[in-house]
Amino acid sequence: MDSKMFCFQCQETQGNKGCTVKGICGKTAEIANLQDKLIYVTKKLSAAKVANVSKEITLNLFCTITNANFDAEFLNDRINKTLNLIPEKIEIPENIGVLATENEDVRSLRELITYGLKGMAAYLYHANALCYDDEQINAFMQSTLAKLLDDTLSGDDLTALALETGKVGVDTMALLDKANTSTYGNPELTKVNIGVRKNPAILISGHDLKDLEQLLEQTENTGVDVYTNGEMLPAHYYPAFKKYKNLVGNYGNAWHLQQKEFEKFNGVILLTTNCLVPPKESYKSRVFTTGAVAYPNCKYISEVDGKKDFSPLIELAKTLPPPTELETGEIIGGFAHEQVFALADKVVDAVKSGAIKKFVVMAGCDGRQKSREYYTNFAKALPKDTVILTAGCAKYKFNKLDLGDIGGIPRILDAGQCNDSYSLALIALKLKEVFGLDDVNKLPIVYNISWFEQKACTVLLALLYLGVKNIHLGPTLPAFLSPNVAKVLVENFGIGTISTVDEDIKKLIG
Ligand code: SF4
Ligand code: SF3
Repeated sequence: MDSKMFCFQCQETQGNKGCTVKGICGKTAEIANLQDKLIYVTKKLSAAKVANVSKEITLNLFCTITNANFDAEFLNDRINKTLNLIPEKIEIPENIGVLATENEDVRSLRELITYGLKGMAAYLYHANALCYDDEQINAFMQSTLAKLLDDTLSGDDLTALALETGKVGVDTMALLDKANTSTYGNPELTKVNIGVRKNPAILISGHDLKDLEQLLEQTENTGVDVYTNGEMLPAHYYPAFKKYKNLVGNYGNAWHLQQKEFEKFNGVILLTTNCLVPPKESYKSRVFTTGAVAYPNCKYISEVDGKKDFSPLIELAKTLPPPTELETGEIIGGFAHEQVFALADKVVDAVKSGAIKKFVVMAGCDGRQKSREYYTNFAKALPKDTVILTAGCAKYKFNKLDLGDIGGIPRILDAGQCNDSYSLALIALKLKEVFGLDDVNKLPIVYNISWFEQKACTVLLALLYLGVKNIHLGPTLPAFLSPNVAKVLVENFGIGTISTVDEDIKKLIG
């Protein structure tokens, strides 16, 4: 097996250039190369135009996303299944990874599109789990994957394709929003407990609400409590989950604190999607995975006839001690589109009276780099007449700060998971309509977004497609943007990165 690899798909890539020996995420060269191979054969399958393969394509893309799948057996199985679906036998060339594309601008655009598709696949996968699907989204994913093998496409063609990926990204987030809200109701203002009880417990992390539903059904009346972690926090905002008495609260923070927090949780942990940090031996036997997530020697829960059997988790949880308390108190969230529309009059009055001067979108991902303290400090430094709109795990950098409220409107409005950035876009469009503006960029909204992995690329492309300009993206610009592609983004969309808190407050807030 080749000991070399190349991956620069996430923000934590080595030296903001590329991981070449082992991923900062813990991905080995073996796993990175298997993921490259899986992407290659998935493009080949797409180019072969075989019918009824959309679920395979979605899963293949999803399991190559950062911090999801570290399991060679799982990836080899995906590769073999995919090869079996391609009618003609294909030769797999030696060099199939990112660097196989020699022109750095073409490479940059191809990867930008690929990462947009990976995020799209993740969102589509969750919508599919709730029996929502869209043939146009599937067809776009397949035709685009095939185009990524086409050497005749110019830089302009690929730039247009990147924006189209943004459009279909919006459609996919809208589909997932419909799936989630039709199944579980519209998120509503909710106070979420962050303390613990004294029962044995299961911690569920990731984005898959269907997994949570099944886990809650199966743990009811067993004496086992359920806590959310990371991107599962917004599940508390949905009316349908409020009836479960054993859904206790949210434990811990964003993904990068897992090793410390999972150890202290003491109970069983279920990872439904990324982000999974390679587990420490001390708690590995308590970690289960499902869906696109897998880790060697961690037990995997498969779906059989649309059902997942979580009884092994429940039985193990019963033998384990209750969680160690990390903190106490509550956090507030649930400000997805319908809840904000219900407050629209109040919000509009506050803007008209000058009580709210600006909305600051601070959505995206959290990460382990120290430079991300910027986001905590930025939130703290914002003037008191500003309101933060957030979604994704980026919120953990500031969601426990007491920033107060403006006439009853909390200064941090959490719409939900990263896919709920769609809600933030709907809110912006609604405000545009209420204020009778012809351009979303004339609203008093600024964007200071933190990114980490590929779902954030989908959200970024979606915002660009919606015409949002002057997005600040940090803590660094993606390593996969070549100087020329970065220049296009700066010139056409005003994309910039962060500097110091003081400078950025001046620049963004004035
Ligand atoms: Fe490196 Fe990120 Fe790729 Fe992991 S996913 S190998 S950290 S670039
Ligand atoms: Fe977080 Fe992984 Fe991106 Fe869904 S869970 S936002 S990083």
